[in-house]
Amino acid sequence: MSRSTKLFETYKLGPLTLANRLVMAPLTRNRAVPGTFVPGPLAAEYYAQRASAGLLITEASQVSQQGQGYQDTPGIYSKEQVAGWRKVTDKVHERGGKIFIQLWHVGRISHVDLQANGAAPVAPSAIRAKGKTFVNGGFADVSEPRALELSEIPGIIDDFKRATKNALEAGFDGVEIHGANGYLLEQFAKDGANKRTDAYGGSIENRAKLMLEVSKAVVAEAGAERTGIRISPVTPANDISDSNPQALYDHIVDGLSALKLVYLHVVEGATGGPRDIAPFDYASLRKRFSGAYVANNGYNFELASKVLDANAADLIAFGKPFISNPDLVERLKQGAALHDWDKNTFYGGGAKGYTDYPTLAAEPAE
Ligand code: 8OZ
Repeated sequence: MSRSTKLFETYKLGPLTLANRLVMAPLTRNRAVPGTFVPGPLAAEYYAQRASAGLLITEASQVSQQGQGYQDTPGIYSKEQVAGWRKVTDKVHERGGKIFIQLWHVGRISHVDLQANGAAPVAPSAIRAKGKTFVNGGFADVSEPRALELSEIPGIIDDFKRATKNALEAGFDGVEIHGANGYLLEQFAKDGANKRTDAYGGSIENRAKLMLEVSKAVVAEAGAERTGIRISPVTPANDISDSNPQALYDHIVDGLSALKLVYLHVVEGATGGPRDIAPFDYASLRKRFSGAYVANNGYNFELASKVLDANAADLIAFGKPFISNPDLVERLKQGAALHDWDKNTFYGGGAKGYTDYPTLAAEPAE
């Protein structure tokens, strides 16, 4: 039996026709090859298994060594990494899927052991986040960061630009800028982490500047129709906060809309947690933004259908359900039971909890 909702209708995203409105959200899995940070040998199979999603967004991938904050996350700054990602995009395309890569700079959410020569991670201001990262096989407090010099900011923008160029060379259909979850671009945007007194600190306009300049640079490389961005206006993830997120994000989204980005991917509420952690008018963002609105965080079939029917979003991104259900689209279509995820195998390891979740067809009938 098939349930019909807007969720299973095609969607025109810039030059791409997505087979349905389900997006696989970016999910960190820490299975890249240590040392080179090339996507691991199973990555192509993992993404290809999920190619029936309208759009896949890869796990966050650092744009430079400086941008890495956790053990064994993949990069998109070296030739080997581009070659590794090419195997992923080829296999996804063979199965008829579409795939964007998420471009990431963690800023202060890092550890000296991941940085070149044990250097301090960089941030808008030298304020250490309260939080942990995963490094050297275990959890450790994030390191004390140093504030970026004004003269270093063009280099950060260049890193995103080069990563975008690499992504296109690797065969991605587009890129998603990671502007969320307490990482570098959000650290600049939010006044809990940004105490700068130069052109990148103080007013909302100044704090939003880096996110918008990175977006502009990425658009110049990939074209606006292949550039999306993820934001998380009220998330407390990675010890981030802002005194007036509505005004901040209304401004940011006006800027993103002017740049004509193809989609705005919004983590509504606390990342991976309650959707109602703080009052926020997401409809205001949807109204301001010219492109597609991708809603994320805690969606299930019912809520996704309701939100699409109400035209409050164009696409819905599912995270953890895609980890444990490679055929999530088919399962939702049929109203079949979803397979549970095992959080012990989210981060690191091999095939177990990565490429071994069964499709409906492979599961014994109940
Ligand atoms: C979980 C573990 C490590 C990183 C994010 C990239 O929150 C992440 C992440 C998630 O955006």
